[in-house]
Amino acid sequence: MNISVSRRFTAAAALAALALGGLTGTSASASPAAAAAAPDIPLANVKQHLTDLQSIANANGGNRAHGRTGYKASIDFVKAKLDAAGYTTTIQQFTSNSAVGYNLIADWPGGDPNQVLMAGAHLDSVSSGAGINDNGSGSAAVLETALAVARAGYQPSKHLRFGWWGAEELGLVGSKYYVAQLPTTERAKLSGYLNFDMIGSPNPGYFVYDDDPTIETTFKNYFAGLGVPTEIETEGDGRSDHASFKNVGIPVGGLFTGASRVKTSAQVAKWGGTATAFDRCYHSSCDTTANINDTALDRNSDAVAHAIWALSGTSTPPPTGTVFENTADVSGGSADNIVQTFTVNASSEVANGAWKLRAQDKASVDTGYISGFKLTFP
Ligand code: DTR
Ligand code: CA
Ligand code: ZN
Ligand code: ZN
Repeated sequence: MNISVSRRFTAAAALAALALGGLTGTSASASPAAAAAAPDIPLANVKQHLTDLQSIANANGGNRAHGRTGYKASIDFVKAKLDAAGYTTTIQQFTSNSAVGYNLIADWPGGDPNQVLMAGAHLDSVSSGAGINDNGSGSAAVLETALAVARAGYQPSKHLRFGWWGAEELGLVGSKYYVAQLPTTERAKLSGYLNFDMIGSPNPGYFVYDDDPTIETTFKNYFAGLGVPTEIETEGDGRSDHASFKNVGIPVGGLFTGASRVKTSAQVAKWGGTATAFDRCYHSSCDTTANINDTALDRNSDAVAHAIWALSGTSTPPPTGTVFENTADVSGGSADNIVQTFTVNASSEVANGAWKLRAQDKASVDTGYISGFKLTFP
């Protein structure tokens, strides 16, 4: 990659040395590392998780509901994948309606323990069906994002935590239990909770929770980048697990593709589909793997990863060890806009903040100094 530098020279008594060099641990003016971009979340992987959850329901009376064998099998399925990927997992038990419920918490080792970014989804279904859109879709997208973090060896400045909730369908029971059990000091460390409940609806809309503005903007910007219009989610206040966190003052956000409400003609014009329910199988036995819109699931899974990377305060440390510094003493003159090109070895060096442009004044021995410069990436 070539970096071209254009700068103005004026006839004045100073000689500037322009250094384009790597960051060193001692550099007082090291610029913060650039944010790394989130990886694409493979739709096929997310759909495989849904197929596996469908199989679990099929083998356990047709559902994955609280208190049923299908739910515990779902928890064990998700936990096994996270354990294999290097997560520190915890199963939290609670009782609701005289049945034992389970939350699964997975911590990614590393990051600032005082700055925790959390994402979650409820894993339970209603008793009438497999609950693939509601909420296998959110559970699978969060799972695959967690696995993508592990595959990337991602080490953001914040600590990452993921949660899969039990008994949401009974009234946010699992997430309420988790928050209630969380000491106030631990709650204060949560910089945000991202909730994903129904993100693959067959006749999808693209709704963004309008709770924390920073989280909302992060999602809206992502979809704007795809050219996909979004609307503020108005149906769900208090109707999913983000409410458990919002109720104790933790910033929340999330995504939703619609449930039993009917898509308006204006929304059809915006998103396509039909002026029928966003998910005609909501809480029904037909909420199976056939009840998923792949485009919506893919876009929202990628949005989950985008938000995790964007909000986790990426601070990939600059390289250590030998630092190459390319100092070019530029003799002055009256010419304006002299462009000088420097070559760095790879864009990753720039992306990770391994390079920066620094202008230094030196004792004037010639005419011309840098009065300002622009770093452009051709
Ligand atoms: N509470 C979810 C479904 C649901 C209905 N409206 C919204 C809005 C936002 C998130 C979720 C929902 C459930 O039945 O599991
Ligand atoms: Ca994808
Ligand atoms: Zn539901
Ligand atoms: Zn749900």
